[in-house]
Amino acid sequence: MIALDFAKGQKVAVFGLGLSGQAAARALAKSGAQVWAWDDNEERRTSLTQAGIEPVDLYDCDWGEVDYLVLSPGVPHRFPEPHAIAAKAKAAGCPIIGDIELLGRARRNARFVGITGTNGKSTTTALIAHIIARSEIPCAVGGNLGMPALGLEELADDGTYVLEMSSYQLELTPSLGFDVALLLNISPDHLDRHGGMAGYVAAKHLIFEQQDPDRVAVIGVDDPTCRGIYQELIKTRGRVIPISGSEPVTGGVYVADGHLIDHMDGAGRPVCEMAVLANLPGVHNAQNAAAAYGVCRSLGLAADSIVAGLKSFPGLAHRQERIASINGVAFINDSKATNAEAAARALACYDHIFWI
Ligand code: UMA
Repeated sequence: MIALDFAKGQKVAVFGLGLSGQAAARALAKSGAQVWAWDDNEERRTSLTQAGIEPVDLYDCDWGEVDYLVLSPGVPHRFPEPHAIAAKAKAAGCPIIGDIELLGRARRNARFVGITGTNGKSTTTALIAHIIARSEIPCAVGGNLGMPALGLEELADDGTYVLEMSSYQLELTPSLGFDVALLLNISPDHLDRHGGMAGYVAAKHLIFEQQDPDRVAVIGVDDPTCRGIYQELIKTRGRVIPISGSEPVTGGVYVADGHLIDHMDGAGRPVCEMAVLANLPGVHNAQNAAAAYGVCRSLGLAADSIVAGLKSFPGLAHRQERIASINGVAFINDSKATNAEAAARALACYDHIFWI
């Protein structure tokens, strides 16, 4: 659990007591904040009581006393319309932030890697963390991937937090500047929560906006929206690494003719054959592998060590997970595909499919 020393004596509202809200309420209370936390679900409130924190009804409290609201990422604060609690906080001029913002404030000197994109971000986050951990750099991985930010291990200043960032979380993390920020791809998703495609793209773009200009921006260029963002970034930023799963990119990392190519130093160098990466099948995983390579190289890891990590990556549960092979028929569990694009990418990896 992360210590939030800066929160001592503050009065903090927490709404939504799922994974992230429970961890936030507990970390805040343990750090000496006065926590007013609530969830519409009674069972969630009971879990809070069991942790020694009495729920406070945020529908009926004095918002003028609250320093800020920590809102669960799944609760709307703008579109399709602000949740009643978010509306109350806004009316009282109370800032609304998320749990990852608190992690950033607490560990200002640690290194942060942020990963976003419509698809592939969980796999790429886990892959980057796997490669870093193999290099014996202290590392903790979480965020949208599942482990809430404030439940992560407290790392010393030489540690690296690897965080999967959803568009919801990016909107609630106004001051965390990532040392390395990665945007994989953008296709329509969660449009209801962002008021349309422009709002969704703007939320994804936030991953680069809090970065110091000398920090590293890594971006996939395989879709038109991200290509546009790349063209704009190279005008203002010193270190931008383009990534492609399907075609050569100058100064970046890409896959061509079945090989992962490192062009970051200005000369294309094959570093690995994709066929040997058993748990990273398909074009979309080619982009994920190239992105993980680009991020890890920009963190200073050696090419050999990154390739060894790519080879030993065990994959994620429920994503392209080969669960059995019976009479020559492979059974693949890809139940984590949460949108049509993700399902299509997974199906494209195989011939003769029975889609269950
Ligand atoms: N609630 C209310 N009233 C409401 C609405 C919600 O009380 O009107 C309460 C619910 O009862 C619930 C809580 O608010 O207890 C909502 O919590 P949450 O949905 O924000 O869920 P958490 O358990 O905190 O999980 C969140 C992320 N969830 C979402 O963004 C929706 C998890 O991402 C993430 O793993 C977790 O934090 C840890 O960081 C999940 C997700 O679906 C996997 N993400 C989306 C995606 O990947 O597409 C963005």
